[in-house]
Amino acid sequence: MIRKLFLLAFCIIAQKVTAQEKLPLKSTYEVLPSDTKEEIIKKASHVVPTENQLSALKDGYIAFVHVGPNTFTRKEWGNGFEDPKTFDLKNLDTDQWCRTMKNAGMKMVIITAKHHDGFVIWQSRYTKHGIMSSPYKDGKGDMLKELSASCQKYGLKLGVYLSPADLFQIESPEGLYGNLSSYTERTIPRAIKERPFANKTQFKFKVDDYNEYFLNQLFELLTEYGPIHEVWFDGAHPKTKGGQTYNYRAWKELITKLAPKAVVFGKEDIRWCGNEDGKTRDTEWNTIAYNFNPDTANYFPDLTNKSLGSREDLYKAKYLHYQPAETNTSIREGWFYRDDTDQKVRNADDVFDIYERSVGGNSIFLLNIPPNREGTFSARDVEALEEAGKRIQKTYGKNLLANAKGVKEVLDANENTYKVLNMPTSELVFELPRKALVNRLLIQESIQTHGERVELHALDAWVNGAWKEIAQGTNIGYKRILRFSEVETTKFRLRILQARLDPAISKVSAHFYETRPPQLDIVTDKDGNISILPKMHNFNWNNHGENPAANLNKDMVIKYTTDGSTPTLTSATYTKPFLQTKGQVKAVAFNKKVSGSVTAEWVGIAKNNWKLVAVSSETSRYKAANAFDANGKTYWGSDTTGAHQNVIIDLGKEYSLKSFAYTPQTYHRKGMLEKGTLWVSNDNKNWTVASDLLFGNLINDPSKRRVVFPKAVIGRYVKLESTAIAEEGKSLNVAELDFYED
Ligand code: FUL
Repeated sequence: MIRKLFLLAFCIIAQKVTAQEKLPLKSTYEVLPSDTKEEIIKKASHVVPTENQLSALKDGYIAFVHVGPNTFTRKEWGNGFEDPKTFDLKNLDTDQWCRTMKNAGMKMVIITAKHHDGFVIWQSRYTKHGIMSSPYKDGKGDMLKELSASCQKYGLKLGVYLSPADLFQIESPEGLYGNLSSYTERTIPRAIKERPFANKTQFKFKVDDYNEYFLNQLFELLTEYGPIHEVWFDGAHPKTKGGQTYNYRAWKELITKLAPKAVVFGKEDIRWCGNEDGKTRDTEWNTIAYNFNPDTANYFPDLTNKSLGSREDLYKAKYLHYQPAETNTSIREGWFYRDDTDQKVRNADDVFDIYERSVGGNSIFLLNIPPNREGTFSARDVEALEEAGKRIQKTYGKNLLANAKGVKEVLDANENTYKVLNMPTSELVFELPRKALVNRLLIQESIQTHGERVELHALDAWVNGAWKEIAQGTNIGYKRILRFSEVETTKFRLRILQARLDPAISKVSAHFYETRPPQLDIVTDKDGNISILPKMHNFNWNNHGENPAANLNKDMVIKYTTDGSTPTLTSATYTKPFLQTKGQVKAVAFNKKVSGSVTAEWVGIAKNNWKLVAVSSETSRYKAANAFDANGKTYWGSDTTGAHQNVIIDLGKEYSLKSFAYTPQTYHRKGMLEKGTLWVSNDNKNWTVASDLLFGNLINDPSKRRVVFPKAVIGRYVKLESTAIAEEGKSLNVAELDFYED
């Protein structure tokens, strides 16, 4: 009996040891058909980042710069037919960019060396379609060279975006893209006698003309502009040709050799987060499932599921792979600069909020700042970036647990020391030297030594002599920031409620964010009544049943103007909806005299007297009237007979129309208006063109687009006519149409 008991005890211990027994650390694990669910989870718990991925996570907050002919044509997507002279850059101040990024707290800048239009902003040997044919410095300028020098001056890393899609190479008669050339062995770089390379490395690849062109250009980018830390491959393709494919394995070999510190976006190193809005997942796992081997793959589809990295996903995997997401979005509406009047710029609240959700949600924040036609970042962009930077520094530069009592390895500033917690439940207690006001807690797992393991955790604060749960979170990974209503306390308790294996916590720090009056939303109903409401902040850890936005803004007052001026404390106070059908409403919230950021919205003509006159087609569910019901959630959907669709609306009386806006539906990618014409008439018979319409990138960025007419047009009837739908669609969708007298 004793022997049996002994054996049983031994078995239990042995089992426990097996469960926690260490596997080798790898960034990719193959899942065998014989692996049990438990074994899969155990493997996943030993998936770790590569050195380059870890350093990308440490950088955390990085900049994107979109610049090119689109900056001058005000388009989101060029077409490849742009005359290089369009790129009429008079001045360029990359020092100003880098100074701003540095002040913002960013660590790297990735620039569009070549966007989809094929125009290159560096002195490439392999094309004339670029800065060498532009007026900038009489064709002698090199934007990338100037940026690289500024990066060195300001201590920023540099990355390059090189679009695989290339409309110039598709459209021009001599173009290499999809030219059906044969695959032969080629030497990279192709020698150009007059401009030899200082770097003598050579590669031999069996590729076609376009892949050779691409590799030659990568060679220039990676050898002549200082160390490159990220290479960004966009998956978007406005057009393709000739069944062109990409030899990514060859590209990768070249990158590994020439830029050994670079991560590759869009391939195995870094993945797209799945949207361009700054949306983040509540639970962002970086150990994710693959059904092919990502280390040898040539093609990487976008991974956009919400459930990415969940246990259920991992159980179905053939490979488990470490691949952090970049939360990529733009500080402006669109990726390229258009103007300083109509193109909206995110404010500091927005930037700071995305920062906390992305960097504090186990991802990397990639924020685009498009320079203007003067070659600088515009004042509003600079202001928002620097203000958000100040808040980041003020909030996260000061750790309120710096002198607290608790596990040393977790409290010290060293990310390489950690404490392994023994599950099933485990907790860490931190005692502050004196009472402090706290509303943020930052937690890190030691992913480089243990992988990401925590699945659920909770935070308690010592309030009135007892523990009170103040926040809950799911996974942690490289970094998790918990946000909660401010609490004054002397003690915190972090409880790990569920983990894939015993987790290693490397850092916990506490912070205080000085809350500001909230951002506002200006909403118009069909009758032209305007409501001004605080924008609800997306507090993911709001599970104590209270509303932080309301909690934090008890002394809030909303002030507004309707004459275009900036509201101040003496402006009108908003108390209830008011009627307004013209001009611009600007509103701001004040909290104990502290001003929030200004929200502005052009106000269109009220839609209560509008009538549908004619429509080319509609479906029973998606009626044409949905396009003017003042509700962006419903939309008109035509039938699927083709891109040529139209709708005629009677506005009820004659107006002098100066602009219009098209709001696309945002449920799916179909039916985005790409090209068309807007007509105005007095009698529904004789029509005048108010404006030709051309919209780009609506699939990735389905935001409201306002078009100012070249000159005012008088009329009572309006006709929207489409001639092309994105992705060669055959059906048009319109969520809302607005017309303005301004
Ligand atoms: C998208 C592109 O089509 C946009 O123009 C932009 O470059 C964005 C970052 O990626 O796929």
